[in-house]
Amino acid sequence: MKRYLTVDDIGDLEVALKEAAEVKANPYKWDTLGKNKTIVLIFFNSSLRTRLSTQKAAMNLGMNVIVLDVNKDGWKLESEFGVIMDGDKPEHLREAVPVIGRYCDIIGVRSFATFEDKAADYEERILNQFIEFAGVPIISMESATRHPLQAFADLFTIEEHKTKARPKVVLTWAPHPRALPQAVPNSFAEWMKKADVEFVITHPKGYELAPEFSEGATIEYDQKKAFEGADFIYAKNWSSFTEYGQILSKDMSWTVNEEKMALTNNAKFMHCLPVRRNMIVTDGVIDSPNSIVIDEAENRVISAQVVIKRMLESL
Ligand code: AN0
Ligand code: CP
Repeated sequence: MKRYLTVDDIGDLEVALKEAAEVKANPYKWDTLGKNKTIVLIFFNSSLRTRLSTQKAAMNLGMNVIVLDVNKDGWKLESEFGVIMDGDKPEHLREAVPVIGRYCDIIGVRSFATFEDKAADYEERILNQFIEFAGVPIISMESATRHPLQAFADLFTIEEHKTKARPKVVLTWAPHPRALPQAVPNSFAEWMKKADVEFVITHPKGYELAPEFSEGATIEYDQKKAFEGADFIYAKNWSSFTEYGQILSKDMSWTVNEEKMALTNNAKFMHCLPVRRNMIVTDGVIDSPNSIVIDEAENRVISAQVVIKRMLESL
């Protein structure tokens, strides 16, 4: 595996889920696979789970790990080509990326949507410079448009908790005070459409995801109707794609609460975290026995370990 950016990079989902279960059952089985191999995890944005779980996954495989928080520790990096670099960025990605590539065998990169330029975000201009110039395999740790380690962990968590062969999974928008990327819902949709689930997306008008992600999913604008009979409720805020990066609503009637959960088939509650309590979800729901958000976060180690393991096996 040379890159891990979209659902297509993981191949057959059944095979990947089986491998994830093997890794979870025996996490240290491959603890010499990464001997004398180094992974650099580079962060342009904050993280708790991704940073710790990816580092843990690499350590389980016996790798050396270097973490770089660009905003704190590195030079500010220019990403536009052809600019006169007389501003606040002393180094270009065009040099920084191949330099990092010379120091390691795999690079993980987190670079969120900037919301400054829809085309630049959806063309993945920053991630693509890593792919083009690093010379080593690249793992997306959330790019402008996708968060594939999260979606893989989410599917594996659903697999572990499902009580029927083909569960109903509902992705619901919920309110948030800040403009958030579409990466998590995009990837979740991409994965759910390939998985053996009944997939429904519910959100207020104006929050339609980019067609490439929403096509093939059932869209239900009535949140309560969407919740009926659901086996999994996956909450997430995202900003508008059409009115790019804008907050069109902070409608608190979309918060996931006990009354709405009562409409479901005793659904499990999921969220990628970090979550704003009593905005996205009430305390009562996230603290209930049906909440599996911590199990979901735990599985981030598993998804990262499967991906890094496959990359090491093909170095
Ligand atoms: C980020 C997002 O919504 O993409 C990261 C989630 C994993 N969330 C926040 O910035 C709060
Ligand atoms: N879910 C997730 O990616 O969390 P972090 O932003 O803390 O890494």
